[in-house]
Amino acid sequence: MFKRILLIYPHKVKPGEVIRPPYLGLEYLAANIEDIVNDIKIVDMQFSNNVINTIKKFQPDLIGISWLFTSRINEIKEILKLTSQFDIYTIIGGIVPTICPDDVLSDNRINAVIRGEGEETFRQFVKEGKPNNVLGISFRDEEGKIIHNLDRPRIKNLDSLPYPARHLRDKRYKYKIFYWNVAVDSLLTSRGCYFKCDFCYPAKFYRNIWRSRSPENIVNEIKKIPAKLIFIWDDNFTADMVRVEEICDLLIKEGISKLYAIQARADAFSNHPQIVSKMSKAGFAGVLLGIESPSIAQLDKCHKHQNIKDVKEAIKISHKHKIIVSSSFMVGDLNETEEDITKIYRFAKEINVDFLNIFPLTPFPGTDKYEELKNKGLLITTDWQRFFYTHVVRTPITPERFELLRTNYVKQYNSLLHHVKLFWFFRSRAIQMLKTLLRIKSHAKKRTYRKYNGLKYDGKQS
Ligand code: B12
Ligand code: SF4
Repeated sequence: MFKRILLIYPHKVKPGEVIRPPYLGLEYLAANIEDIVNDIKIVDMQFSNNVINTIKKFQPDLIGISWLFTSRINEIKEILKLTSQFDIYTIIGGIVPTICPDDVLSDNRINAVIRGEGEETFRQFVKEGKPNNVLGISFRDEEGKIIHNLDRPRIKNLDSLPYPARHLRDKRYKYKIFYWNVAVDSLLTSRGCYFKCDFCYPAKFYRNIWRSRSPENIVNEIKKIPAKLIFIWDDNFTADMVRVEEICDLLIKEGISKLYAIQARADAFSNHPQIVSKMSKAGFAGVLLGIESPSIAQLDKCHKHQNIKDVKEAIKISHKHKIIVSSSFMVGDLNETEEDITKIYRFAKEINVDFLNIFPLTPFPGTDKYEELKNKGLLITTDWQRFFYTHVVRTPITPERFELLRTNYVKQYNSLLHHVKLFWFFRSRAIQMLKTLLRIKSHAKKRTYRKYNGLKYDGKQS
């Protein structure tokens, strides 16, 4: 049995990253083993580089690392260089090792991989101290052979999980949006998505199953979160709009005044305008719509199951209720050309999204898209480091030209004048945000302390 657990979130902040949200994955794992271990520590490398000293001081008997982004492979190697100086069992989990366990275990410094949702698997592994009988683990046996234990069934009832162990956060960490110094927190109300877009990682990770927590369980957690701005990281928060309405009703009834940003599908908004109106009242201020493409043929090709009418309607409804729409488009699939980037720009203008993001199609290893393009010999590289929305697919456009066009269009769209217009249109929302911000500041000044999960929680950090 392991007793002293060190968990590492190895995501150093890179230039241009404006938000530093808390990562919930490790906090979920920690909350689920607190009753069976002596001590747990989480190092969040968004704020701390002190891995060696932490290991020396804390003396863990197990190290757990998260791996979310394929492109961060070098960072993972750097961490392993440090951790492997000590003779400590090292286990890795997250979206990348789940989908590519053999690639990940080819590094001898990693003893085991936990595939899929970690809570139950990690708990059993920590209890048993060895992987042999634990479902959902891949490991190397004494002869060095990689063994994949059978998959673990998904957690049936998400309400049965304890809330993420936010009380383990180091008080010196400042989770915030850089420019505005607004404290933020993260929340996860559901897991997975039942669509099967061929470029999507979460779809593969959760095997097209969507599960949700109950509205009561979610709102009780929100009540305990001091931050006023909450990012809801669900892949598809709006998968069940009846549930969304219930959450809004509860938030309104309880008089909870916070702001939320979500990721959603356009059809959920276009089919439920009354619920969108309620969302706005409950504090839902921003939505990221994965619009992907203005071309219905391209949307069908990647199995997005989305139509242009819904997209247009969703934006109109969001604007009617003063919900800010950020958009994500993808370009660079097999038959796409320079003209497709221009089309996206024109389309974004026409439908009037508030923020335009265009990403080169990135077929992450393990997705169907990756297999398709690799088999057709259309990948420029298979180097994981480059799977960071840099150009990895061979299209008629050169990567340099592609990047130039993409950046120019995005800059042109998100111009200063556009921001001024946005500010004017969303002035009521902006005032609401400002009020929230001021409340945080005055709260910080008073240095009040809140009770949080039975522990003293420094109001300053909220
Ligand atoms: C939140 C988030 C972010 C946050 C960062 C994370 C944070 N601080 O919270 C921010 C906004 C910064 C971010 C940025 C980016 N992101 Co992002 N992000 C996500 C998102 C939506 C949710 C992750 C999450 O919190 N999940 C909730 C937790 C509870 O689940 P989990 O992470 O899977 O953890 C569970 C298990 O995996 C396991 N587990 C995890 N770690 C460990 C460790 C151990 C030891 C064990 C045992 C188990 C275990 O147990 C956990 C509990 O069940 C995912 C989508 C997704 N569904 O994963 C994309 C995702 C990870 N992001 C992605 C991408 C591409 C990006 C960006 C490149 C986007 C961009 N254009 O800039 C950047 C990259 C940042 C960088 N510079 O490298 C991709 C990654 C694809 C890939 N293979 O690389 C994803 C999968 C979305 C997608 N497009 O498909 N992201
Ligand atoms: S709808 Fe969104 S989350 Fe769901 S599979 Fe498609 S891209 Fe992924």
